[in-house]
Amino acid sequence: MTHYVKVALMGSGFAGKSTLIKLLTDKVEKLKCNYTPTAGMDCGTITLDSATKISLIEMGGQAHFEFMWPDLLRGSKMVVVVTESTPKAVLKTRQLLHKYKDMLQGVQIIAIANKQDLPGAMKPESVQDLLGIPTYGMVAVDPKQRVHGYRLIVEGLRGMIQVAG
Ligand SMILES: Nc1nc2c(ncn2[C@@H]2O[C@H](COP(=O)(O)OP(=O)(O)O)[C@@H](O)[C@H]2O)c(=O)[nH]1
Ligand SMILES: [Mg+2]
Repeated sequence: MTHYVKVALMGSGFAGKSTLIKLLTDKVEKLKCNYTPTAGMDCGTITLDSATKISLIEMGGQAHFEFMWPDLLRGSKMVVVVTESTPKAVLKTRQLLHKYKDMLQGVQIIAIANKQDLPGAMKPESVQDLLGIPTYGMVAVDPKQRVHGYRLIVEGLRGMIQVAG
């Protein structure tokens, strides 16, 4: 029987959540570059081992989908907060974290400072100082970052399991 571990991706629209799901779960050639806002949710699975799969679930970034967040968060083992790495986007993400802090209590959480390829991108350490949670740099449109992204999620979950056990 396959065991599913739920990981929720949250963050403002345009941060790169859908791109990250594609990078980690689909064939890399299928990466597309046109932006389509996610209607409500996007998801994909990563196979961890013969018995375990990770379901990545995107929480639609637009305000009118926020009502779904409590449901999507329920049962999530980990939350990955995806943000663009501009000061403006990071501050917006910080507000989002503050707004949902009660819901995020006790959940394993990391942030991804995405779009590190863009000029003027804030360093992950600076983003981490503002967000107050472990933050890792990422370029979700770069197929070479696939393993890096995969590791962030798998190690995050492993850390959590160790803490729990
Ligand atoms: N330059 C650059 N663009 C990216 C990166 N990640 C995503 N994008 C682009 O940002 C846009 C929004 O991405 P999307 O995954 O749809 O964002 P979502 O709203 O968070 O799901 C798309 O046009 C992506 O191609 C990245 O690391 N670098
Ligand atoms: Mg999306």
